[in-house]
Parts: sequence; structure tokens; C-alpha cells
Amino acid sequence: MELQLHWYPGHMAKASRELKARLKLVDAVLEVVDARLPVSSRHPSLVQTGRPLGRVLLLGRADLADPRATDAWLRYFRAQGLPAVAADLRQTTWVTRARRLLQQAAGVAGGSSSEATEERSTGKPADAAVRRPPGPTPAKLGRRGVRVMVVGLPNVGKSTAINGLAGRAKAGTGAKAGVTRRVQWLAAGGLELLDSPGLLWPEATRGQKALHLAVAGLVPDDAFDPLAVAEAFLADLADRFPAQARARYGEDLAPAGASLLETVARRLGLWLPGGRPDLGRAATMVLHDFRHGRLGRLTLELPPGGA
Ligand SMILES: Nc1nc2c(ncn2[C@@H]2O[C@H](COP(=O)(O)OP(=O)(O)OP(=O)(O)O)[C@@H](O)[C@H]2O)c(=O)[nH]1
Ligand SMILES: [Mg+2]
Repeated sequence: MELQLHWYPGHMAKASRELKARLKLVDAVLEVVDARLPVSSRHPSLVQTGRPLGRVLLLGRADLADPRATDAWLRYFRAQGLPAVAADLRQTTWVTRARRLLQQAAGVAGGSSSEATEERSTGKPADAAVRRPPGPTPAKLGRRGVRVMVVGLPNVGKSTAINGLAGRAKAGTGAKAGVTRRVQWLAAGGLELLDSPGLLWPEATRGQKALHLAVAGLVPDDAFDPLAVAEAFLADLADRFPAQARARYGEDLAPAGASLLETVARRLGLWLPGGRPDLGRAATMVLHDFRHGRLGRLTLELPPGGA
């Protein structure tokens, strides 16, 4: 059975229109993705702006991703001229660097010296993503603060990133998709940050992309069938990360006749009254395991050429 996701509530369509309308007000875009699935967690059209606009990519949940894969992704994006930073967004280690890149992207700090050059580790020519876009002069930006639109999928860590940049908890955050419901400005020492609800797309998502978004919790759990998602994820895990699968769920996940989820339910001792394996709780457990790093640091998507 092919997995399919479809979630496009009214607040999302409204926020999408509002963001588009506000694009002309902003100096730079901070795009937040999940370091474990940097392809599936990028919104295909959200930040196509029509005018060149400085952009910085923030790979969140780096604490849950394979560090070698994260390094490979950073090299990949930087080689494309897209300044990129990876971090556990709940920490503060990344904030100074991201601030500087955002200011450079907006044109305040200029793009020729310092870090913008360092970020382009391959020595390729400057890209529009780091060149100063036509817009307010640096002096003007310095007076009013750089306006940054923070965009990304639901639950990816946008509000957490804003709180990090602001130095305190200004934006509401939460462990499920759809916490932020409206577009709002938050001022934070030299930056004006625009928080927004996570956006998806009106079309249904299928296949591996749907699987990755669902296991990472970037869509709400009621937007998919958890049994089907957990079963498909276990198959992937057994195939691509057998050592991690064994370490958490034991040897040979696929004895003849049983579903992977059934095997996991038995191994974890999850039973329904009457002695049948509790597949629902097993599915919840499998999703929880991935979302909280109980399977180790796993990156599901690698850049071309691998990690
Ligand atoms: N482990 C880990 N958890 C994170 C990281 N960044 C955010 N989180 C957690 O992820 C959850 C979602 O974070 P939010 O900042 O609310 O995400 P959001 O993108 O604003 O979500 P919506 O407003 O629902 O679209 C929260 O429980 C955060 O604590 C990270 O880098 N690592
Ligand atoms: Mg939010």
C-alpha cells in the first residue's frame, strides 16, 4: 500500500497568503529544515520570491542526525552558494553565526569579506543567496533592524530558532505540528523576526517523502495511518540501518509470517487484553524512538555522493 499524506488546514492557506504579501517587507529569509531529512523538509515553493533575497538555511535537530551526514549536507548547500548552519536549535551555540550570516544575507555586513566567503568553502563565485539584494541601504537596515522571515514546515523548529535568535522565549513552541497559528513579528536586538505557522502544500504527498515527513513528526499524527507508516519505516530501518534496528528491537525483525510491527510489539512486550500484540502502541513507540533519537543518530536522506 502506498503511503499518502494530505494536510492543508485553513490557517495554513491563510498564512501562505500572508507570507507572500509580507515578502516585500523582509531583507532576508531564514529557512529551517530537519537535518535528518533536508530534502523532504524543504518547502518547494515557499521561498521563491521573484526578487533576489538573501537566504540562510538552518538545519535543525542536528543533535539527532548523523554528524558525518550533516557535514556532507553543509558542504553541499554551501557549494550551491547557500549559507548553511546546523545545530540543536534549543542550544545557543549557533546563534552568533546565524545572526552574522543573516546580516550578511541582508546586506548589512557586506558579502565580500569575512564569513560569507568562508561559507563558500568550494571557492565558487558569489551567489545571489549571499550577494546584497537591491533594497534598503546598509545604513538604513542598521537603523531599523534586519527583517527576517522565518519559514519552514510544521514542527521543524521555527519558533525555537526565533527564541534562540531573540535570546529568550518569545514565541510559543511545542512538540507537535501546528503550534504557531498566525504570522507575527518579534523584535530581537538588531533583528526583526517574522514567525509563521509551518506550511505544507495543497497537493497530497506520497511515497518516501510522505514517510519521512510522518516519522519526523512534521505533519500531525492524525494526517496519516501510524500503523502503515511505522511498518514502512521499520522495513527501511531493517534494510538501511540494520545495526540500529537490532540494537533497539532485537535480531531478525522479519520472522516468517509476522509483520515487522508485530515483531516489535512482541519484543517490547506490548500486549492487548486477550494476549494479542498491541500494534497501535508499537507504532507509537517506533515513531517516538526515531523522533527522540532512541535509534541513535540517523540521517534518512544523504546528499548526492553520500556522507
Ligand atoms: N532535539 C531537538 N528538538 C528540537 C530542535 N529544535 C526544535 N526542537 C523541538 O521541536 C519541537 C517543535 O519546535 P517548534 O519551534 O515549536 O517548531 P515550529 O516549526 O515553530 O512548529 P509549528 O509552529 O507547529 O509549525 C519542540 O518540542 C522543540 O523543543 C532541535 O534542534 N533538536
Ligand atoms: Mg511555531
